Amino acid sequence: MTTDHETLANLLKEDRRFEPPADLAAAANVSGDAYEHAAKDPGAFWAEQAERLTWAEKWDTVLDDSNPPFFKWFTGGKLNASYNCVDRHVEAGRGDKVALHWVGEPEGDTRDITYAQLKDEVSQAANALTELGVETGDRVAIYMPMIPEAIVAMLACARIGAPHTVVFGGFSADALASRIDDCQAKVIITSDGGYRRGAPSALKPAVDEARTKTSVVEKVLVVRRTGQDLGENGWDDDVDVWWHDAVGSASTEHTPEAFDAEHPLYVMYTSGTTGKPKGILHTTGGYLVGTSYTHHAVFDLKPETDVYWCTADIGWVTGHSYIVYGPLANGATQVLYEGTPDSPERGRWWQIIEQYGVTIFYTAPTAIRSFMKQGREIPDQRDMSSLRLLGSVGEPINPEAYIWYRNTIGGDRTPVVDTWWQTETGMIMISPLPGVTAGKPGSAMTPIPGVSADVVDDDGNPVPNGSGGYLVVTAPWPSMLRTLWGDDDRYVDTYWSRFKKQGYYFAGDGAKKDSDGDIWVLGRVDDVMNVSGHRLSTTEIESALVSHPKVAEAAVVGATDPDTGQAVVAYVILRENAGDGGADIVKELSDHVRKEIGPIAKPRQIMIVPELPKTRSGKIMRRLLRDVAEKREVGDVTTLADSGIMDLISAGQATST
Ligand code: 6R9
Repeated sequence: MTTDHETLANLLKEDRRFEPPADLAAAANVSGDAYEHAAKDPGAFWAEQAERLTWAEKWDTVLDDSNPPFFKWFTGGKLNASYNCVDRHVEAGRGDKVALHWVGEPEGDTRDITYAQLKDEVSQAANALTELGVETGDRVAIYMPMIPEAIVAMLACARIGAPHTVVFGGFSADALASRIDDCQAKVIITSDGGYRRGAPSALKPAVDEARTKTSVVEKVLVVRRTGQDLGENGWDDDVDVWWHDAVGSASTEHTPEAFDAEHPLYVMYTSGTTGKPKGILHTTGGYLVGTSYTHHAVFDLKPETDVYWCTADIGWVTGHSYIVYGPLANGATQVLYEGTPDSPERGRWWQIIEQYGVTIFYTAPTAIRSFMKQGREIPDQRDMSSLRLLGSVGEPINPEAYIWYRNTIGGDRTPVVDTWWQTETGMIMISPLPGVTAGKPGSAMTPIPGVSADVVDDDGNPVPNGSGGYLVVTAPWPSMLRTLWGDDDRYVDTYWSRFKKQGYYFAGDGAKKDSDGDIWVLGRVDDVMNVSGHRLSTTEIESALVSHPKVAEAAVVGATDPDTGQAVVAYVILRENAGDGGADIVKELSDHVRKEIGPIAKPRQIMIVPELPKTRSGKIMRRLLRDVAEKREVGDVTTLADSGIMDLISAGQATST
């Protein structure tokens, strides 16, 4: 992902177009008229989409915009998200339909779960949580591998109105503790471990460690997944409860209570430009309307015949919106896979697609690029003719990756929907519609019906076609974040102050409109990196490095990487008393970051440097460090306080890993 002018010029030369297949277009859930229809009266349009759900009480007002940017949707309406995702399908006679084809990483370890079974398990878990003392409004942290119980746990929380905060299982005990602390979660749901690359990988010890750093947790509910040893002090009888005891013995009867449309559904932490992650708050009604409509429109889901698979982890927003809430509200049958794409063999994903006849597949460019590198021989061994639609999310998809995805995975027949959205937006915002849009490799195209977005200049004026600027959303949308947990000011500052005059939502991404007015998202304009589609803040990693006793100062940049989009590159100044830090200093620091934040934040490269390039006002010039990291000639250094620094740093590359 680079924003230099050469790349921009190349992007705009893209003239390949892929028309929707005629049969798909003829039967598509949404036709081209939807754009105009929605634009005429967005409120009425979203009210129509809200009818897709089952409401206990209908709303009075579609959009309450009396106190911007604190917008409210479907006020006066009441509903239960879990009822909408589970019970209503059973009540409609579809209880025997498979909701989840779960595939564990160890071969042969699979489970099919019908909607009726899901309803029973969610009800049991809801009863168990209540029994453990969880009340409406209490927060529950979920720290789990990709097993059905993770989804059951989320829906059980939703069922009793206890907002969940799912923390990615790859995050460290420290990251878990800070999130638990920020939203004061009193219960954690976890498992002994999960399977990663053929071996059990522990989770419970991180929960135990997190508990030593915060005093809010009262109970820990533990799923036995791997049966691994929990260690000598790995069980606390006062706190730890086995899932199979508490949930297994609970009643399958549970009456879901209807909550206000604006009742908090979940908090999802995401990296911002400072070290402190932001707790994005989503509420119930609007979020469910937005995710279920977009899942229906963008993936053209036909619940009776499609088998849908989104490869995201439930620890990210994509897992929330497009594994749990959108697809289940729509009654989809989907695959849920526990492991990595290459275990036990590199064609595992393609084998799963063949085995389950997957028709709609949603993944990230970073995965596509890694498969490209392995060659088409691996996917070519499988029959993937069931596929009819492919999706991409998380970062810009390079045109070549798009073409490879369409050709090699999609047999040159499937549309590719490149979906732009964010944790904050809750739902897909900019994307082709598979039965309508002629796909253009590399472009997310246009806002979906009911959404208005634009690319604007520094003053908030729309840029002309052919120019670049900032991506903004120009009108409220139902699944928008409502605030940052406990920090209204930061919510207003981060998203609504940049274009306050216009009242636009500032997404933090740079974008370009091509000559047709189609949008190309170019990547973050702030200090947020995108590594394998995961957001990481430079400041957060810098803080982690500086917390190491041998480190005096650190600067982190995201450098373009052929596999992960961007990769973390760190420049570190050691403290004087650390000497040269010792032979293993780079590994020591790398392990430290891994421990503080998690494996995904581990730098690709750490360079020990004598000084950092700073302006006279003391601001680190990351642009220059990026030049070094990307092995370019170092750019303009005239604003540096000490212009000799860059020579020292460039020469010092030899000491890096
Ligand atoms: C859903 C998700 C959001 C950031 C976003 C942007 C980047 C996501 C993209 C894309 C280009 C796409 N991003 N989808 N960039 N094209 N189709 O990824 O949420 O983790 O919050 O990340 O990801 O930079 O601002 P989140």
